[in-house]
Amino acid sequence: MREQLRELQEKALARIQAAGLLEELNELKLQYTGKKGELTQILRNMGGLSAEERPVMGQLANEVRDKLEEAFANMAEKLQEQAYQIQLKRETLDITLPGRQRPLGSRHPLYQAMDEIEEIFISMGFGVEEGYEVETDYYNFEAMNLPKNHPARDMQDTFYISEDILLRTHTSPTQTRVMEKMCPRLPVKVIIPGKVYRRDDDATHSPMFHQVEGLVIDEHIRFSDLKGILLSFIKRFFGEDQEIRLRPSYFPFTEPSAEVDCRCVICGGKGCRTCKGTGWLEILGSGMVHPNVLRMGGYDPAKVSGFAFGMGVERLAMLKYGVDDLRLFFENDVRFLRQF
Ligand code: 2NL
Repeated sequence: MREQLRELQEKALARIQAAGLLEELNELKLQYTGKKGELTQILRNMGGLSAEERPVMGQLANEVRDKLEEAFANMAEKLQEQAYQIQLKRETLDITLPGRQRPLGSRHPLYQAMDEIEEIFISMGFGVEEGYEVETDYYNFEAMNLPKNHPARDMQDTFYISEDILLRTHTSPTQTRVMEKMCPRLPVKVIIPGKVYRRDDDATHSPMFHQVEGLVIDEHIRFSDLKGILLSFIKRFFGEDQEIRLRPSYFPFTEPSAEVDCRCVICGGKGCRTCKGTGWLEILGSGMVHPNVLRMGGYDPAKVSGFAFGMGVERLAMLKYGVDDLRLFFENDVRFLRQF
């Protein structure tokens, strides 16, 4: 039996050392030290031993089991480590490979201009509201003091969806919505940036364009407030050396109304093609809010007054960035857009 145990130990140890895979090792473990393994098989014959020999053999068998178990554990660890090293090698990444270039976009120049306009007015305490592009006849025309027979209401100029629903021709309808929401609180001090639509399509007109309108309502708002705010805006947008000039004009929703000019940003005021030799550029429409418009917004024109203004973002962006064709903004040619 002693001989059997020694033989088993030697054979098992040799095969453990030769094992190349964990699975193989587990099978050997079953074969030698498992419940139905060879070691158990040998110990079955203990019954035939003398009373003196039995504990000696028992101890020897335990020593063999311990040795084999230690060998199994060591080998398992070795194989585990080997498998891990193989996996590491297989998963090796060459981190020096150059990455894939992802082309990076940039903000559209029109929206860069609009962002900057918003930023300037926000810094002067204005809120920003965005309304609806699809509007009712009431908000787009009626509430802006544009009578039923006004030419702007003509099918030729406005995109109608139904008799009463249309694409807004200016951002003004949102101003009335703001007044209704705010009333009777004061002051109202907002700008409305956004898309507007008119049935025009040529070298200088796009059927969709962008506007920023402003509205200020409070007690004791005067024409000089309008002038001060707009001069501050122009200086911030076109440069501190700018000046403005106001010319009388007409809008149905303001009275009195004024067109605002600034110094020509191309020639600096000397006179050129862009300013048609005048040295001035028209950049804004403005005026004191018409009493009818205040009233339709819920405010009492006897108690409060206000000014309003509107500007075309395309025109301001063209002047600021030196773009000479409106259509470039809408063609979305990346060779053009990349320059901003
Ligand atoms: C222009 C002229 C203007 C307004 C817009 C306005 C809004 C309210 C009341 C009164 Cl709620 N007026 N907006 C006033 C004057 C001119 O726009 O040439 N825009 C491009």
